[in-house]
Amino acid sequence: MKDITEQLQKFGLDAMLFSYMNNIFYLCGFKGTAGQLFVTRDDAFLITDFRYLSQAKEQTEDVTIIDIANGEKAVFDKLIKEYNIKKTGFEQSYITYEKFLQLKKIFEGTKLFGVKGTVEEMRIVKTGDELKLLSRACEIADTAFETVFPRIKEGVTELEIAAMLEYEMKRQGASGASFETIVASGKRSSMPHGTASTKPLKSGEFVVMDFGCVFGGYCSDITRTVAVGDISDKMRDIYTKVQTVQEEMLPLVKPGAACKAIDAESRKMFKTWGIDKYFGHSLGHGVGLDIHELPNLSPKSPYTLEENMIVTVEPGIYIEGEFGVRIEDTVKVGVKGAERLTKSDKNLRICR
Ligand SMILES: [Mn+2]
Repeated sequence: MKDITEQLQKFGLDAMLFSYMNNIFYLCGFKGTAGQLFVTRDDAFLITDFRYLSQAKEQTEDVTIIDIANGEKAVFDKLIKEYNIKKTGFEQSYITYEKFLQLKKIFEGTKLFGVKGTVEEMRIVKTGDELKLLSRACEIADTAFETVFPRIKEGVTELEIAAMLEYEMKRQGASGASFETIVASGKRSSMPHGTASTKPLKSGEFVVMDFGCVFGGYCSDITRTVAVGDISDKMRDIYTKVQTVQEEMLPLVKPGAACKAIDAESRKMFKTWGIDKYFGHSLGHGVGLDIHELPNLSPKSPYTLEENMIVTVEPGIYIEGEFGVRIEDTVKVGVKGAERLTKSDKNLRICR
């Protein structure tokens, strides 16, 4: 069980109730899909159901496991009394209004206090064990791409490519995709989040593939854009520009750099070519237990990079009705700049 004394003190809380499973896993190691973690200044309690009781005992240390069959209200009444709880923090971003109403009843007579981003901030800098899992998740995605690449050709549908990528990742031990695989070809490639459709690939098109997997709970995220057959000079030109921006941003991803400054730099480069209006999303985001987590490389990001943070660098240009190009790596913030975890070739590749 990780220490959250600092977080409790920051908001003057007697206890904190966690309900987001990735945060619960991060704090106490429980890998189940249902449960609540209640942490007082002295002790931690995992309240879960019959399905997870023995697993919870195996996966956690210094945590008391409580069966919810005892009645949620009765369980909390006892804890509130025993630990003299007057103010409890809860994760406001992850509970429904219905759950909030329940909590109000359960914690009646005491204060509830909405908290946001506390564990998420603890999760920003990765440990050695986390880095190993993230590297492996990225390596699996790279290998899947290399394996599938020779099968990308005219006539194959976007969904077939998505299925092949996901199959290859699972074959290597991934538990699943880290988000719905994006395979967008032709005009569809100008939709930054065009999930795979039944559209077959045609000669002269770009195919944007944005995918990743979960390995040991940790995510990977990579995007490659490839050409099917001969493409226009304009397409080649835009590809080169996106690649140039992506590669020039990597040395900036080092400790002390302001996230928003790196995002601004990428926009400035596109602006010199007069194409910045086609780059409508953030430059990147953190990756870990969640596919999108802190810190963001975005215009308003308040974060400064530190060693061993993990971010994506993913500039893109999307020309509606024509085509889109995005190139993305998941990288580790290193002293000398980004250390790539996804290593697939980024030079324009043509499928025949
Ligand atoms: Mn991404």
